[in-house]
Amino acid sequence: MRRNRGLWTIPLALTLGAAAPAPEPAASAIRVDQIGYETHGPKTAILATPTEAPQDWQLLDTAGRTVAHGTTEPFGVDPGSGERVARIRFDSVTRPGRYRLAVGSARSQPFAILDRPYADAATAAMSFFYQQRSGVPILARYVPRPDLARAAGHPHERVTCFHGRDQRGVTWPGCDYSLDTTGGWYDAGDQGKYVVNGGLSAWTLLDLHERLAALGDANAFADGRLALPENGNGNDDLLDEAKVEVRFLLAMQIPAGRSLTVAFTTDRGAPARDFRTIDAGGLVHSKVADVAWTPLPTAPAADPMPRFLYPPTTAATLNMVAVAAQAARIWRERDPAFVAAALAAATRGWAAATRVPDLYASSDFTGSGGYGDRTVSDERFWAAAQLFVTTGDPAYAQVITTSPYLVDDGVDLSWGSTALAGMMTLATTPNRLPAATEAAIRAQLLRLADRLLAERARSGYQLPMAGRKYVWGSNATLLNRAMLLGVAWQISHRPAYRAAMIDVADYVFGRNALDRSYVTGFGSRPMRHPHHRFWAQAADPRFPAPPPGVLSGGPNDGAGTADAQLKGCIGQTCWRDDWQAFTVNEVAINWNAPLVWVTAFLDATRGVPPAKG
Ligand code: 9MR
Repeated sequence: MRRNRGLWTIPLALTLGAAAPAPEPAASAIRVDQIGYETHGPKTAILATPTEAPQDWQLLDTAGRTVAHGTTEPFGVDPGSGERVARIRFDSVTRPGRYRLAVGSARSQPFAILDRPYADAATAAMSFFYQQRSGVPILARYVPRPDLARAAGHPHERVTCFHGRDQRGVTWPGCDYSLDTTGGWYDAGDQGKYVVNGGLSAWTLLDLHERLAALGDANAFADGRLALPENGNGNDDLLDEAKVEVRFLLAMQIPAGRSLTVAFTTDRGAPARDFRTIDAGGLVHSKVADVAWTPLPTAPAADPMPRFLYPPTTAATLNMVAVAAQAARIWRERDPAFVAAALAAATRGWAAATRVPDLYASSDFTGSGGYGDRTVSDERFWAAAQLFVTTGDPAYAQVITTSPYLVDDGVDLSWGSTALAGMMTLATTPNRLPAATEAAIRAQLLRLADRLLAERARSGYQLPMAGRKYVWGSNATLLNRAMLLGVAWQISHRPAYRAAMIDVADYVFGRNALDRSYVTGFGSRPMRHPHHRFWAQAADPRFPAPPPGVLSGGPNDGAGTADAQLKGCIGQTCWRDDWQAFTVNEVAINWNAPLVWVTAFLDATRGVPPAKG
């Protein structure tokens, strides 16, 4: 069966002109940012070496001439990878060009020194969102290669609630309505559309928009900068893209007056129970997704599975509220009708989440991810922050000023931990909080960023994440930490924060234990075979390879237990470039969004001298 498929698909791919991929260069012991370093920015490479003593290094130009040299700074064993490492610092080289580093007979991958290393990556990473759009055809003129064009997936997504039995045999009753949820972005390698993850991703892009404006770079994504069907409409392209998702979030809200039977006890190691019929108006469904997993490849337009709305949750509701409230200030002058709809949805959602504060997801459905989250105080804080900044209503200020998140310890922003998204907005977006509260929020963010700098000092790879804990989507964990550092830099202009952001960018583009650029199309050893149902050439040559600018989820130390090939891996080494390895090599909107944020932020703030010390 498999062999048959191979026999007739390979010649077809050849007639379509698919180029055989260039062989991958071997991994080097000298790890560099494979796209390059800013002309006047910090420049660090990492050497993995069993040798404890300092070693000589040379920086070679394209003719092989030594243009700079020095000695490595031994670090010891890096806890995040298990490797013994040493640092190579070449901040003082400011001549633009292409280089390699050499230590003994080892050579790094080639890299550049240039003024704007991150600009192209930011643009390519934004294109991911267009290409993940649901409900519309992906047109050849807006994608980097013609084979990436595709027919619209799920173009008429009017869906009703899941009804029938879940995996544990519990019968869910469904509902007596349907919602038109056409549009939005597919989440990842699957074609589910999830509110909590879509919301955080939209917030991230919208936050970037607000921040670029505050940094004086409001035109970074002006109309025409991205390849989009909305080109020429006079609106900012990043906002055009984000609006696709905000509209979807609004469409997931249950109309007033609807009642629904939902389970209040879920994910307690037993079948869902405690079904009650409630007034569900204003709550937000958690997801629209296939009723069973589809195989790879499955083009969105060819998805054969029935799709349903899955039960509303308090987390999804507050998540929509946060983003709708944020949208209501961003589009205030630009689109008053959209603002009115967003603000009305946010207000209704807030009331519904107050009325139903404890409705959690069930992970007993198959065909889609759970995104289950039983702590919603952070979503409530985030939603209150966005509503307050937009409306100034003191009722929301009350929620903020009494919240533990003002002094909470967490440094990680994620789909399930959203308090920092509230903090970041409150710290830098003009609002009517008392000056002392605002000062306290800023001080808290600086404290958290300092904690990241302390971790960086303990990391052999000089990352603001020490230790061997690399979770599912660890690349985004790092990039989300880089966002916190970026906000700390915006508040304080302390160069060390921005330098630590660059460390994260360097890591993602190749300065890591696998000598791997985790972004397709960038660097000489990029990820090539993501887990994705359409960019599935590795699974079936009739499907396209991924476009450039797509971020792998990255090392996942949990993968070592289930994946024989990763057995015994440590932190950064728990990854492989395999389309089937979905726990390490999937792609997702909440991972590409902070990639856009960090690369665009670095590009907008270029020219800052390296940190001392
Ligand atoms: O990003 C999610 C990660 O934090 C979870 O540990 C993991 C398992 O529940 O799920 C990840 O999200 C996936 C989602 O459930 C379905 N679409 C693909 C997402 C990325 O792998």
